[in-house]
Amino acid sequence: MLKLYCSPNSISAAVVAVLNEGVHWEPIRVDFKSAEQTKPEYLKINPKGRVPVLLTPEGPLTETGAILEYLGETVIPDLVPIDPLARARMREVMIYLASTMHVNHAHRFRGYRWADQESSFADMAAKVPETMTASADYIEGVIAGPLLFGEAPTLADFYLYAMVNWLEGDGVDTSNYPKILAFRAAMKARPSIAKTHADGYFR
Ligand SMILES: N[C@@H](CCC(=O)N[C@@H](CS)C(=O)NCC(=O)O)C(=O)O
Repeated sequence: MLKLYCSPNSISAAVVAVLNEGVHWEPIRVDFKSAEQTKPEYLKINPKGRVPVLLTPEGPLTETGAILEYLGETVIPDLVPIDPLARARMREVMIYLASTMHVNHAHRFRGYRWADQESSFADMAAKVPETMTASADYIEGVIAGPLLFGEAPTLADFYLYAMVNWLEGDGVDTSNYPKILAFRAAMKARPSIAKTHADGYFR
């Protein structure tokens, strides 16, 4: 059975939601409060000290985008468009989320990754409402409605759902983004997302 190392309110919730679309799986909760992800035992599984990690039959797989694509190719093919350009558009969003929007968000609490001085952390955190608003602007322009590419969800919708749930906490005024709000409502109506909320992975 697939096992996922995961933690509430982290990007691993996107993978939890995709697994909840219909896969037999088991969570292994990683306790951020006790910094379990930094302990030698966990670093043996993921030397990067992050979640998510999917335990595949052949060993651990890291990186949200890679895990989602693996699930799309092995157990949930319906979330992957068949048309090559549509598939590339899905990846275009997922790569943006990993490389830009998630990094913007991380500057709120994880400034120590990029600097050593306390004053630098405050400066980085203060910039987050601006950078996350820029991300929300971009995403608002990409959403076709109600979901990213219309009616049919893709892997990218689940990845995006996890991230747009961070917007208010990151100081973004979401009332300026009707498409993001409608996207959130449409995704929340899915049983997999509702279960992921009920199990405490999404706020
Ligand atoms: N590029 C990685 C990033 C994973 C990541 O940064 N996860 C965060 C939670 S959202 C984490 O595990 N943070 C723990 C830490 O920084 O100590 C991915 O997309 O899977």
